Amino acid sequence: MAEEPKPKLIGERRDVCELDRARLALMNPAIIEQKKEERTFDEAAKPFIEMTMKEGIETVWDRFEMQQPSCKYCASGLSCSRCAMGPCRIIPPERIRGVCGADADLIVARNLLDTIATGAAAHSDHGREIVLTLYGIGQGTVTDYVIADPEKLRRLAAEYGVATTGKDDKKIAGELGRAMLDEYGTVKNSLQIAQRAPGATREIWEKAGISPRGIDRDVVDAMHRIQMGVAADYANTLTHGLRVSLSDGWGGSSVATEISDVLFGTPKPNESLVNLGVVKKSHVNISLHGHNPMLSEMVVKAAKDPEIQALVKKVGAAGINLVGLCCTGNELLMRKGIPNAGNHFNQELVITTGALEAMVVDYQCIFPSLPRTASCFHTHVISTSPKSKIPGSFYFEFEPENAYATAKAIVKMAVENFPNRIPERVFIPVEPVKVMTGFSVEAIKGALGGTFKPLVDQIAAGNIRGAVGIVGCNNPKVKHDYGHVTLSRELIKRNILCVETGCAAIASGKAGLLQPSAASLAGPGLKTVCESLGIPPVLHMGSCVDCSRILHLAAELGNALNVGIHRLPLAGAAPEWYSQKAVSIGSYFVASGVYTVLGVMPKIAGSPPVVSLLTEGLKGVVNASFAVEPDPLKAADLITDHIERKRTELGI
Ligand code: SF4
Ligand code: MSK
Repeated sequence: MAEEPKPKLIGERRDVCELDRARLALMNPAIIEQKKEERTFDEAAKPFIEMTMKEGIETVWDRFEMQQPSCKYCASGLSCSRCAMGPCRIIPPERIRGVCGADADLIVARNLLDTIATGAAAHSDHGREIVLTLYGIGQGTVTDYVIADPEKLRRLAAEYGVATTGKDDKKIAGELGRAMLDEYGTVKNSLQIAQRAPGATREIWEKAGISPRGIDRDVVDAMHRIQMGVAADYANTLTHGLRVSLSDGWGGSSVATEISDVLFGTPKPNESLVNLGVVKKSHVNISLHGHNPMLSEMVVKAAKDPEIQALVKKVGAAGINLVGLCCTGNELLMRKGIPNAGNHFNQELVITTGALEAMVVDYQCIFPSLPRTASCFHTHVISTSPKSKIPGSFYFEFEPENAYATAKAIVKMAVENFPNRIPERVFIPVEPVKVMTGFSVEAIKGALGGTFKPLVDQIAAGNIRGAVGIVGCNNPKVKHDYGHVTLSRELIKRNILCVETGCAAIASGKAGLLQPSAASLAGPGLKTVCESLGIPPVLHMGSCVDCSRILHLAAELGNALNVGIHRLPLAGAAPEWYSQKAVSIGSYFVASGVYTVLGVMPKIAGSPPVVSLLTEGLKGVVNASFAVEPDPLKAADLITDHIERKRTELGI
């Protein structure tokens, strides 16, 4: 019998609660009351934020305050530390070039290309791990996973030119996995899923020289360009940024989404609960945080293991309560209806419930300080990826080949931690909110009766004016969730359908917008459509990599009308973005022809030509551009104007 996986402690365990007493001394009740309101729009988060301030438990908002004022050169993209001749900063009138001679425009453009490539790499490496699992199933090296959606497997195989006749799922999995892995590298130089884009959109890419070639090729090319002494022209540098982002959206992120559906099931509408109130006092609570569904899906399975269930009884708990966070949470919510404790800025607060036995993480958007927060409670932080070993966490090396055994050991560790809970520290003063989720492209098509025609007809008739993809994160520069919720509410009021992913979707869920009853908040046209279909006016389409679903939906609409994506009444928005991944998403939206409004200014203000290229010049290249508007109500105006203009141009 194989040995049970054992955790390794990374660094030192933090047994002493690291309270910030100095800050506590400065806080009086009035300041706490004011800050609680300033920090979040999430009603359920407010009592927890208040408690962290009263007890002196540090959170993201405290660290943000401690970082102020931030460096104005870094904030505007004018600092460079790429090589050992620097660091350099552009400070006119004297310092107008770095030591190497790079000017403000080039420094800003190189920094932005670096940001896009980082985000594209993160999404796509996540995708690679999923495809490697599919390939491993075909090779017989991975046995803990099954094909949950064989029909989608065969559909994708046909798309990739993999013959399926007379082959079993395992054989097809191996061949499709191989074909997808080939696209990552440098040999093929084209992406199959990008062929879903309307012909007119692909022609635009071809003409601009930005047709995606594969993530490894385009990211390495980007890294080459930002080496000192390579990229010298800001516009040429940024054009490559569009290409890298397309390799992410139509490549790495698309395969992450599609193969996750094959392995874990294509989402269908289902109901669940969100916010910090999903944590249950009577249960062993395990939060699943990060991005890749491979670990979390196995934890769901392991939690039902009879041996684990016997252990749950032994420790006196009523059961195991799994709760999602951020995008792993979105994956679980979409496919399994597992409740979600919240988005990016809920990750520290869920520990402060005092009822979380384990915070299990893989990678991306995980605060390295979580073990510090956990030191004030009994929570174990359990890390699992060789890429993200967090000091102060217990580490299990998770591989597809040892998936179930590792997941079971993790769940066991959480259950065994239940008796360490301190009952008087348990604090769950809020109730969860209902959500309807699971709107994959396939599910939307299904809800419309098997074709997109009814949606196209409703748009053409003007009952639905258009659609907006609202995506991205939380950022302390914006009141938590305020940007997402305000923009979504405003757009649905104007008969604009919202399709959302990532932390934006969870924000809408917490605010009640993912319920069919939220149709009552929509304008009359959208309200009637939603009520007749029994769906909410804000559709939850998944995690951050599932922004690819938004691209695929846009492609379906473009193909239905036989026009490029840029001609459709669509827009994108990222009201509270923080991550490099969000910059890649915004870039592939724009490169695909979707006007995109950002709520937080990227670090580009130091170069007026770069700002002008991104907000105006790109219209002449990809027929779309970025805008920056921190006020969500004004962003709604920009989006509405754009959608109405597109409708007029289409003659509808
Ligand atoms: Fe300075 Fe140029 Fe080196 Fe950047 S690459 S640190 S601008 S010398
Ligand atoms: S988790 S990338 S904070 S959406 Fe995908 Fe949320 Fe942004 Fe991470």
